[in-house]
Amino acid sequence: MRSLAVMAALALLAPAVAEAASPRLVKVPATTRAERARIASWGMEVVEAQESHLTIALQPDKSFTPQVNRELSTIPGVQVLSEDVDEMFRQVVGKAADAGLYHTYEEAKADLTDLATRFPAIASMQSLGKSVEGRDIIALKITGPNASGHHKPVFLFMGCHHAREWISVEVPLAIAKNFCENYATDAGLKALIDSREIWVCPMVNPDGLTYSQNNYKYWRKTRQKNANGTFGVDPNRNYGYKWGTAGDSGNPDSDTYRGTAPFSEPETQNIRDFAKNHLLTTSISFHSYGERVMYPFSYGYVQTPDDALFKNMSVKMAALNKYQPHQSVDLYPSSGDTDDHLYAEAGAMAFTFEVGRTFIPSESEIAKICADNVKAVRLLVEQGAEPFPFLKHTPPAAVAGTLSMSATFDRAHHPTVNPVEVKLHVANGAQIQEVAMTADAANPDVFNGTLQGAPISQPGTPVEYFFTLKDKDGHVVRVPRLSNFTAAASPSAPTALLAPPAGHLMQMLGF
Ligand code: 0X9
Ligand code: ZN
Repeated sequence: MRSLAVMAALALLAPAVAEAASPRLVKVPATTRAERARIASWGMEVVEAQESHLTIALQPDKSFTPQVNRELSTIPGVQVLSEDVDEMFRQVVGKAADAGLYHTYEEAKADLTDLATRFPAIASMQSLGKSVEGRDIIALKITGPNASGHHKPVFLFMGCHHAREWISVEVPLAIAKNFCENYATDAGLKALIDSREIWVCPMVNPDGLTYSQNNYKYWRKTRQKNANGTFGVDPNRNYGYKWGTAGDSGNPDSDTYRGTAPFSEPETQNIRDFAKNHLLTTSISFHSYGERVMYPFSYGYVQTPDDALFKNMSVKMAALNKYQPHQSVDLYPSSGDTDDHLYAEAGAMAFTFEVGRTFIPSESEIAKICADNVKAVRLLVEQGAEPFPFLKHTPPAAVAGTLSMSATFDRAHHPTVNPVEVKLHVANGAQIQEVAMTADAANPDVFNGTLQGAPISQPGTPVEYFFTLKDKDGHVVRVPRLSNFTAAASPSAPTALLAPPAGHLMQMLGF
């Protein structure tokens, strides 16, 4: 380790460097939120964050400006961890042209194609769009048959927003493999896969991954050609919610460059469009490193209204992979990240995991990192099917005869969804009776419906029912998604009127 003075002197002596000059890695003590936020606001990449310090990457000709130099010289205890981060990478992964056990884009594509070929009943290859350089954003869709035609809860597991975070490709690939290969023998997993859609997208930024593996290991961003001739936008600063407000940079040269506008990049547009078009329910974006389970918000010191739910789910997942659960911003603020958008603008329960303890873990560590995270993912798939129900509804205490129900569309969580039809469905033995609900004149998000002669054949037997909501794109979402509401039937309900034989009600009414 070297002192800051040595580093500064080296920086001053540094000749004009090419785009791919390797940064220095510097550990900066920062024990308070305010100190960490101040350092992150310089717009450099925060490689690792702890409650005690931030490790930042200083690019000799870019982010390591005289001003940053001055700022750093006022902080005691700054350490240079490495003069050449790319060299650190090369030591781990070797100098071989291929990526060793780590997957290249083509290898990952071949692996997913192989799963789709071996498990055609449940797995299919999909593309979520194209990268800047025209690569398909490949995804494996894993789900069982859909008998009801109702929209299933949609899970998305993403890897490789950041090019050099190779382990973040491996974890989604391991999820896909584990789910496909155990479907036939693990009844619990089969039930999950049959009732949900699980999308695995191991490379959101395949151009960056390829560049990192072939040219420059320490590459982070996409391969967008910027107006000033430099390359790359940080995809985890380019999502639209609170874009450009914290912990990013407007300098195209910077490793945390936010791009020219919210969603200026195809890589982030692809994920935005997928979430909107598929009514995304729950997601994890894998990054490295730090062994953390994080949840929104990232952009500032603001808790979501769902903080308790996020915390609860994070703690449960973190118990399985032994990571640390916390809100993203706790370490430092950064805007334009995946989760802030997916939660605030697409109504998804969105997490970011930082996996592993180093940049690129040694090959011998890959299997355990994957296995630990697959456990956490399975728990999320079990418990995360309906974090934010489309309709809010409280079952009535007792139902007698006429069944009148009210349900309220949760527009706050689903701002882009437009309900065009809401129905009430009541179980009547093996039959389901349904009735259209009408929007309240005073509040179009409140839907009311009445089922005359509701099917209560036995006084005291609970009535089972659910709702469906059809959106303008034709998705029909069931609420609750995987069970029924139940309402107690009033013990005094006159049974004769409640369970008329077919046609009886019509006769009574004189038709
Ligand atoms: O800075 C990022 O985009 C993520 N870290 S990484 O080292 N993988 O680049 C962190 C995303 C979560 N956001 C905050 N902690 N603010
Ligand atoms: Zn990352």
